Amino acid sequence: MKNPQIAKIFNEIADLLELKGENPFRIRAYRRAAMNVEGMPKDLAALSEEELTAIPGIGKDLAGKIRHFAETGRMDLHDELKKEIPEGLLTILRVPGVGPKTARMLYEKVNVRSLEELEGLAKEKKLAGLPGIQEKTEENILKGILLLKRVSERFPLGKVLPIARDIVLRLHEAVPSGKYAVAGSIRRWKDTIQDIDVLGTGKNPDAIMKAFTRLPIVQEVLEHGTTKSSVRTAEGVQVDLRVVEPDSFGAALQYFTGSKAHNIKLREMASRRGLKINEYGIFRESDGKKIGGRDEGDVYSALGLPFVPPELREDMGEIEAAQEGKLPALLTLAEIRGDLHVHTNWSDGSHDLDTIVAAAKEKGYRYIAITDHSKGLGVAHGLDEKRVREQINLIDGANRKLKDFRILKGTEVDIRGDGSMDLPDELLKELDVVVASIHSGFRQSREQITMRLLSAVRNPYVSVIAHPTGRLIGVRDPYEVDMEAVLDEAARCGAAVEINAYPMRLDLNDTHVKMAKQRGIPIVISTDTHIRSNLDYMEYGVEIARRGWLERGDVLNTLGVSTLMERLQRTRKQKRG
Ligand code: DGT
Ligand code: CA
Ligand code: ZN
Repeated sequence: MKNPQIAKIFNEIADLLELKGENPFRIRAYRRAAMNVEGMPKDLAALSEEELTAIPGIGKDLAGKIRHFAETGRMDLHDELKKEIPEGLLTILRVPGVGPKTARMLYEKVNVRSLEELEGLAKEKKLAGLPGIQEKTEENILKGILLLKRVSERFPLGKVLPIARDIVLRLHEAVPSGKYAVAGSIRRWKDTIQDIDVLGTGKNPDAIMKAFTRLPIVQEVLEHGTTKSSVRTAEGVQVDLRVVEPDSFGAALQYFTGSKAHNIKLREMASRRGLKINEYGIFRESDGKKIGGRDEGDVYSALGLPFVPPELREDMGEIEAAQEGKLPALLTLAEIRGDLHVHTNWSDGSHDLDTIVAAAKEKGYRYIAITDHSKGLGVAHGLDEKRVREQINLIDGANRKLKDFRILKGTEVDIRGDGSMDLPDELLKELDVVVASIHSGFRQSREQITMRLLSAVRNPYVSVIAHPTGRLIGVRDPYEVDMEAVLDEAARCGAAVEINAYPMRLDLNDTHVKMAKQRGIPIVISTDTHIRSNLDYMEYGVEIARRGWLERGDVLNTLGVSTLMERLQRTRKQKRG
C-alpha cells in the first residue's frame, strides 16, 4: 500500500514549496491531495489515471505523478525541491511557532539549515533583531525546540512497561467487568518505546474511558472520545486507549500490537486468500461476512498459520517460519534456573551474601554466581586478590550449609584499557564463573575496544563477556566495537556472551542476539543485580532473548548446575587448546 507514502511526499512538497515562498494555491492543492490520498481505502498504485482523476483534488497533473511514483518509486518534483532546499529546514518547520516565512528568513540571513544550528543561535541569543524576531520570539523558539525533541524522544522500555502495567491494573479496579491489554511495541518488548498503546473492551465503554482519563498518572488529557482517548503522563509519555467491541478485541489486539511491517505482510497474505483483515475482524471479501476477530489467534488461524508470539512480529522471517512450521520454541522465564551476574556489598551491591542467596532461592533458582567487581573499579569497591580469596572461603562455607542450591564463585573482572584482565589468571582459574566487562575507556577507538574484548574472549578463564556494548539506553551510546569480530572469536573459542537484563542496558540487544545465535555462541541471561529487587529484571532479559529467537538450548543458565559447571570447564579446556 503506497497511499501513506504518497501522502507524505505530497505534504513534503507542500512544505518545500512553502519554504520557497511559492504560490499559496499550488501549496494548498498539494495539501488537499495529501489529505484525500491518505484516506483512500484503495491502493492508489493499482488505479488507472482515469480512476485517479476521479478522486477529489487529483487532477491530470497529480494523477500523472502518482502513476509515475507507482512505477518508479520516485516523484521528480519532490527530488528537485529536496536538492534545492536543505532537508533540515523541514524539521525547523515543525518547531511550534516557526512558520515557513521565518524558516526561509533564517536560512537566507543566518544560514540556519538544521534544528541544532537553530538551537545554537537561539541559545546564544543571536536571533533577536532579525526581521520579525524579538527576544520573546527567541525564547518561544527555544521552548518549541525542547517540546519537539521531547515528542520525538523514545523511552526506555524499563520506564514505560511499569506504567503500562499499572494502567491496566487500575482500569481493572475501576471497571472490573472490562477486559484490557497492552499492545504496541511494549507487547513486542522493543527496548525503546514511543508511546503506550492500551486496548479495552466491555459493556460500558464510557465508564472505561472516564476511568482512563481520570487515572492518577494522567497529567494532561489530549483527547477524550468514545472509542479513543489519549493522555500524557507526568513523565511525558503519551498513552492511547482504544475501546472496541468484544467480538473485535482479538483483531484489534493483533492490529495494534504490530509491528506495522508484520501486519502489512499478513494483510497481503489475507487478500491473496480472498480475506480482509483489519482492526475490526477478519472478513470474507466475496460477501463481507465476518469470520473471526474475538480472539487474537483467529487472525493467524484464518491464514493457516500457527500463533506467532508478539516478540517475533517484526517481519524478520517469522511469517515465513510460521508457514513452514519452523517457529522457534521460544525460551520462557520458567526455564531459567539461575542468575550468573550478581553483586553483593563486597563491592557495590546492597546486600550481604546470605540476603541475596535467600532472595535467589525465593525466586526458585538453583544457583547464582556472585560476581563482584574487581579492584580496578575503585568506585565500586572492587575486590583485590586478597579479598577475592576471602570471598571464596566465605562461599565455600556457605555452600556446605545449603541444600538444593549452589553459590558459584565468580567475579566481574574489569577488562583494562590495554586489554589485560584486572585479576591474574591463577586467581581466575579458581573461580567457577568469570564474567568480564569494560567499565572505562569508552571513547577509545573501535580497534582498541575490539582488541580489548577479543583479549577477554581469548582468556582461558573468562566464561562470559558481560554487557558487550556498554550502552545505557537514553544515557550513553554503545562504544565503537566490531561486534562481528568479537562474536566470530567467541564462536571459535566457545566463550559465552551475556544478555544483560538490566532494563537500561538490554545489552546484547535483539539484533546482536540473533547474530550470536547464528554463530552457535552460548548465551547467558543475567540481571547484574545490585539490590535484591533487581533479580526480577530477568524477565526483560528473557524477552530480549525471545526477540532474538532463542530457545532453551541456546541459553546456559537454563542448565542444571552440574551440567552448567561441566560446560564452563569444557570451554576452559578448549580455550587452553
Ligand atoms: P512505537 O510506538 O514507535 O514504539 O511502536 P509501535 O509498534 O507501538 O507503533 P505505533 O504506536 O505507531 O502503532 C501501534 C501499532 O498499531 C503498530 O505496531 C501497528 C499498528 N499501526 C499503527 N499505525 C498503522 C498503520 O498506519 N498501518 C498499519 N498497518 N498498522 C498500523
Ligand atoms: Ca506505540
Ligand atoms: Zn555487574
